[in-house]
Amino acid sequence: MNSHAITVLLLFLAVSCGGRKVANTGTVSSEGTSVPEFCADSAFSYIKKQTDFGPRVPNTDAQQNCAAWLMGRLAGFGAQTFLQEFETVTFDKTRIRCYNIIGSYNPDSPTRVILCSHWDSRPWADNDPDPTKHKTPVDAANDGASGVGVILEIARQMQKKAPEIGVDCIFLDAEDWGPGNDFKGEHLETYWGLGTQYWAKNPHKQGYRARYAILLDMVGGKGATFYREMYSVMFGKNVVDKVWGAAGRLGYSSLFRPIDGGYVTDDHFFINTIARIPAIDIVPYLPNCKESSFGPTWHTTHDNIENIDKNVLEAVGKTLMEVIYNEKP
Ligand code: AHN
Ligand code: ZN
Repeated sequence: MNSHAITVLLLFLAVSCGGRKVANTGTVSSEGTSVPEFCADSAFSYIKKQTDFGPRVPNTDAQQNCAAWLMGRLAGFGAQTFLQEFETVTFDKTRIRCYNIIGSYNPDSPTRVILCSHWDSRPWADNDPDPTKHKTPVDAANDGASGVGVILEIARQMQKKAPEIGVDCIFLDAEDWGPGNDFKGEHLETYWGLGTQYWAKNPHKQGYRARYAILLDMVGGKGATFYREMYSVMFGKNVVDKVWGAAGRLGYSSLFRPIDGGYVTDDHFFINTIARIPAIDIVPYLPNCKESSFGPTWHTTHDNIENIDKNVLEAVGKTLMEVIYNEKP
């Protein structure tokens, strides 16, 4: 066997789902539609790939390199791609170059759903238990890469079998350059979600509309639980019911708890208030976690690939697939 064949074999063995089957027929959802099978190993590999670039902080080479890779992945998975490149200024007056990356499926369908996640890394681990790490950038395996990894795996499945509706995968830059607790100035909501604010004011297509948007933020952390985030309930209660309902049918109600959580200023806030598209956030809420209600690794140097749980990725991915493959035009 030559080395190329060995590499192919290793790649084949590394990713377990669907590998040996000739055709992956997926599963029949409880609503009767055939839903392709989301592969958590594949999503995990896309998270690892992003963290291998280093922290994807705006104005770094890692950001540039990862942006190019994300564009290439979406194009490779058959999406029509759009790259939004722009500059903006952060709360601490840093001028940053940003990239929003968009991949569209069924681009001409008037009925559309958005799957989105931020892809940038926070420049500082300012919640780290070790204060000497507070200026270290975050790997952001969970807080950044996880949502993108899940969406990329859905994109891969959509290339094999398109859903009935149009889907836009949107990777949003510069979500996480917001002020930490030590910032003495006024804490404005608009310091967060800079990429989303740009997209909401300048959508990638003129007159762009969507039925709703689902934001994924930190969807791979060990021990995650997803309560109903309250801005999501406020702006998109029917979408929350749809997603938590799908999770329940698939047996994930211990992860997707049908209980109200807190209000989180996140990218979906700006999709709701600026673009006026109903947008919900799947974001962890851990009421008993002492480090953070977002989980123990939030804005720490421990937010790395070691602390990603494939079972959480699988629950989120399968739930989203159930939702989008049951959506009717
Ligand atoms: C605030 O803490 C105000 N918003 C959290 C948004 C966020 C940061 N999501 C991920 N990292
Ligand atoms: Zn963050």
